[in-house]
This record gives sequence, structure tokens and C-alpha cells, in this order.
Amino acid sequence: MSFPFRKMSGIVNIPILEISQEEFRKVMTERREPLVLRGSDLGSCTRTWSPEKLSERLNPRQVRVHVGQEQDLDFRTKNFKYCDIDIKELVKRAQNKTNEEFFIDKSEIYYLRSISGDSRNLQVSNLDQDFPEISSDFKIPDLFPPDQMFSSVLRISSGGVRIWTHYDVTDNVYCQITGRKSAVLWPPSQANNMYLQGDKSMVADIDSPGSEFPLFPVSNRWEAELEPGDILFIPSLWFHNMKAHDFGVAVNVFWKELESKFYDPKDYYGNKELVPGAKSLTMLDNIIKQLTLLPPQYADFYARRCVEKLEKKCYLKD
Ligand SMILES: O=C(O)CCC(=O)C(=O)O
Repeated sequence: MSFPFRKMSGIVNIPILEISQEEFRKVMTERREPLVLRGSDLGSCTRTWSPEKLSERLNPRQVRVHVGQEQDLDFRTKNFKYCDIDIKELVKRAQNKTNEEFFIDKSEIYYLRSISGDSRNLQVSNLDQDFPEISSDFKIPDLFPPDQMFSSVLRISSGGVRIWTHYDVTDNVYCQITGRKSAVLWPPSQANNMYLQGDKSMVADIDSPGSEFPLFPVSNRWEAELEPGDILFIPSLWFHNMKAHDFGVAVNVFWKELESKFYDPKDYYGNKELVPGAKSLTMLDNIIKQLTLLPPQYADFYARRCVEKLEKKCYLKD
């Protein structure tokens, strides 16, 4: 097997492997780069989670969804609202291009990222607890130690929905059950070029970022076209941006690669900074406060010395 497979444009095609979960787990653990496992057994969900069958199998319950008029959801302009809807109604509406019943307008799009509890009592998502009537349809891939599992998240989206570029601090296998999706990823080493605000990139249009974001890596990216039944490994800290081509259902399973003490105990989504990372960012704010006490040319000098020290001590060698 040779990795990765490059296209002419400098875009990396994420390898699609048709091997056993055991072999995939080995490759995944060794390489810690995005990979797709195709043709693996995800349980009966790949047959029974068509929109019709899924809405028959689900019990009615209210879920909170993103609802927008534009397909590309943008956290900066907040071009979406959160609305509560019965899950059966969500499945019904999300498969249509237009609906007679709506929150904003007939052609609005829907996106569910399941959460457990409510805003006053948020809990980590878990398919078994949140959707027990369908959870046994989905077989959690045997790709990580079960005691390191963090969450299992149900995602339902209208065709066309694109989720903004972000990273998570946990490892993730994104299991596409129904529908097709494009996934675009960038390595953590691109962090300086991603124009981050917290865990999210401010760049809304990844193909044409605009002059505000001159360093955004349009070509240095990894891509995969996901089909129903595919499992995409998204290693922690890899930036990802996903676009649904049609009505889609997915479950992603997150787990903690590192010891528990490194993760924020109040992290319900798997995207809060790792404890030493968060502490370092806070200390950096203090460093900036100190340096800006100095005249600019002195601040510049000491800032460069700090960066050099960090580069020497902490950057990975290429
Ligand atoms: O459902 C999607 O398309 C987005 C998935 C995602 O953002 C994630 O796995 O962190």
C-alpha cells in the first residue's frame, strides 16, 4: 500500500481501503492520518436508515436543529437559527427540497448534531442513551479501545448542507450511513493559515477564501468523497469541512487518544482545548500583556525570541 495518493493539483486523495477493521485499526494507529474504510459492517443501519424506514423506527421526540436559508452554514454571520422540531418531522422535511411547513421559508435546510440533555444540563451524546430504539442498528466499529470512547453523535442533514471548518481534540470515526458527502481536511500543521477563532476557521468559502484570508491553504488539503457505509478517520486536531450532497444520516464516534487528565471535564462536544493547551493560551495572553508594556521595536524583539524558543522546543521536525 502506498500513501498518500496525490492528484496533480497538490490535493491529497484520502486513501480508501477495503480491508478488515483489524487491519485498518493498525494502519490508522500507525499513521494518524485521514483514511477511509469502505465495505465494513456497520450493522443493519445501512439498510434500514432510509428516510422512510428511519422515521418509522424513531420514537417521537423534540430535537434542536440548525435551520438556515443558505446551504453553507456560517458561524460568523450566524446565517442559521436553532429550532426545536420532532425528529420524525425533521427526517420528513430534510429529505425534501421544499416544505409546506417551515420555520423561515419553504426551501430552508436542516442540520441535526445530536446533544444529550438540554442547555441547563448538557451531557455528552450517546446513541444508546439518546436513541435506544435505533442504536442497536449501528455497530460501533472496533477501531479503538472501548474504554476510551467519548461520545456517539447522530447527524441528520438536508442535501447541500456544509458544516464550517473546525477541529476537535478527540479522535473521530465519521460513519456515513445514508447519503453521500464530500470531506475536506487539513493537517494540524496548517494551524497558522486557518484564520482560527477558537476551534473554528473564519474562512467561509474554502474554495475561494478571498483577500481577507491570503494564506488559507486552498490546495494543500486532503479530500474524500464518502459513500453510504464509509468510515472516515478524522484524527484529533485535523481541520475538517463537510458537505452533504443529498439527505444524509451519519453517526460519528469520538474517543480520547490521550490520558483523561488532558481533556477538559466540562467538554461535552469534544472541542474544548486540551487542558495544557488552554493553560498555554491563557499564559500567552499574559506574555502579550507584558510585551506590550514595551515600545513596539522592543516588543517585536522579545516576541521573536519567544517564537524561536517555542519553535525549537515544540514544533515537530518535518
Ligand atoms: O456532519 C457533518 O457533516 C460534520 C461532521 C463534523 O463536523 C465532525 O465530525 O466533527
